[in-house]
Amino acid sequence: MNLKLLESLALGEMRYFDSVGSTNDLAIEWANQNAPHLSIVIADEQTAGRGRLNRKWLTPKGTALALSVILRPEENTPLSRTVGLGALAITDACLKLGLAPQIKWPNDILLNNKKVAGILVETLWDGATARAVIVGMGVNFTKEALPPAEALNFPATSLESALGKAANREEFLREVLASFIARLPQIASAQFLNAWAERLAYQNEEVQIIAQSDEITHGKLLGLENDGSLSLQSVNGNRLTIRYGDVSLRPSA
Ligand code: BT5
Repeated sequence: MNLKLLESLALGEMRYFDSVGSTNDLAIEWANQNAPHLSIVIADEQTAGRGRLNRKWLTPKGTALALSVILRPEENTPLSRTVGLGALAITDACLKLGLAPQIKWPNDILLNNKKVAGILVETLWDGATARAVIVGMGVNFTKEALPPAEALNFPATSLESALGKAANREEFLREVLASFIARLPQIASAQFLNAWAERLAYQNEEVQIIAQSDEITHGKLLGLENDGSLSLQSVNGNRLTIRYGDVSLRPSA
């Protein structure tokens, strides 16, 4: 990949690899050393890409974007909103292409109700202080990026399928990073939260939240709490808060 297009962006340092295990793993290693704020790790292929809960994330060579951004958060950075920062950056880049992206809370980006991108946020702690936050983003460009349907628990798609033509990876990457950099100073604002909430999929629809224990919570999706938690209205009218964690969201059958 030619990263010349990124030169004008206010990034930290850049590391590009043809093939890695996981860009998040390399970013964590680098953040444990001396990676400056807004440094990035990019790879053309991941052989051990990770989703949440050690699920696998597929990134075959030349088919996708695999990117990890290293943040050195300030004391008052609302860490629980960093997944929203990744989601807004990817959806901003999709909007520039004329697409209609939605955010499937907490960490998926949908096009035509199918997953085109996933976000994995990992935080490195020094006691109670966050030393670094790694925002990992994987975006499918071609249909070859997709795992076989039987390996999926939610349908997947690519930018190419949604656009009907190939999307330029370098330009998309630039848009994602430009938006990420522009929105970061606003991360604590109401405007940021509103922009994030407006892009949520299934607004005012009945959804189910599946916990890791397989326990299912049903409710109508209302929006976001201040910390980025999901707000639902239960069948008996109570307001429920679902925290970012090991949960999956699905439309109600
Ligand atoms: C995610 O996890 O969606 C987070 C994915 C984050 C990937 C990026 S790539 C750069 C950085 N480096 C990494 O190692 N990771 C990050 P989760 O919500 O747990 O979804 C994982 C599930 O998505 C898997 O169990 C599969 O069912 C499905 N999946 C795997 N690869 C996919 C792909 N390419 N497209 C769509 N779905 C996929």
